[in-house]
Amino acid sequence: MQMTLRWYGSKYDTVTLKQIRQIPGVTGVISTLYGTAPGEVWEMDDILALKKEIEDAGLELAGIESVNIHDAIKIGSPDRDMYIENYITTLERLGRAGIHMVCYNFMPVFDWTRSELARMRPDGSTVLAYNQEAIDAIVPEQMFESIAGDMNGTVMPGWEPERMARVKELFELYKDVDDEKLFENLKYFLEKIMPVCDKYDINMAIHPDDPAWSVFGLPRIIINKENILRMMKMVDNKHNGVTFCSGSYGTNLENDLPDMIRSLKGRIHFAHVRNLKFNSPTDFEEAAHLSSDGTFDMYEIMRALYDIGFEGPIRPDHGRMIWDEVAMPGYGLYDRALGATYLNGLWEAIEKSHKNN
Ligand SMILES: [Mn+2]
Repeated sequence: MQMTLRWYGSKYDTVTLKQIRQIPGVTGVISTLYGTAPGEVWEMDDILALKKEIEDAGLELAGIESVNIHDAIKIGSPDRDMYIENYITTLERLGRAGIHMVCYNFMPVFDWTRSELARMRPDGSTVLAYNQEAIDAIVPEQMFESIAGDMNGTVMPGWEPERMARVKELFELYKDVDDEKLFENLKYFLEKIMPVCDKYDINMAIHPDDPAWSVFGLPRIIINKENILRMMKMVDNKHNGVTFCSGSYGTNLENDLPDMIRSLKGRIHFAHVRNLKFNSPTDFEEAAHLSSDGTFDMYEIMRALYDIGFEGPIRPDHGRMIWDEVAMPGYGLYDRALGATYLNGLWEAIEKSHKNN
């Protein structure tokens, strides 16, 4: 595995490449052209400039998170072929630039959903949290407003103002899209892009839906072992793979995370590893990475990744806001650096105990 950190680019991120370079064991970043809209073709010059900036700082651009999918592709509307063509052109350019991992998601309307972005924990840190009753009590438009008011002056990925303005219209467009239709549209998209992925050896890594169930009545399909294995089978190509995000699949306590990892051997191209603390099955908060601070056994998660021979980029996921840092919620420097160091420590121990036996 290669330890990385997500980085939003010098224009948007409060964390610098220099700081990331100083976290022991972090050799790469995962980034994106944050200024582009879903459906747009990425300019080659912009891709190369991003790559050069990262390499000049002594790091590697280890993959893209994300190249977002236009709603027309998820809905299956008549103009989807044009957006798929654009997507293919972007993949072609990324491939030519030597980038081999692309994360994306297939969630309708919303990316991840949380009810709070700064819940206070007993130690005084603040974290993103989810409470189903709170979500049930609001309408989607309010959700956008409450998220926007709580971002420490940053723009959260997936919650851009342009999308917020269109939320009602988007709901209308998705009204005939159920789980089956969404699966069908995903298959259609993947079949079209696999040739360019084969040509440039680009691993596509779908991010799970977060939380891993339907919110606001919208369909959600990338939520459990059964569905993800169905997806692997329906387009059976090793470039059709997944981002294993413990914090997203883990929102559903019925998901056995180490077992899911083992069942996806060879198809996990990217890993997000973080912990959650459940206060009840419908209320959780994003804990520190350490096992004892949350609900998951992080050792077992890392061991499963080790056992399947995972070689892709991995990153600590959302961190707590600690030590008075002001940053995009979940994406400060300090707690993610602690997370990376902890995950690296687990990996070293697993690797050495394996070699000694
Ligand atoms: Mn994730």
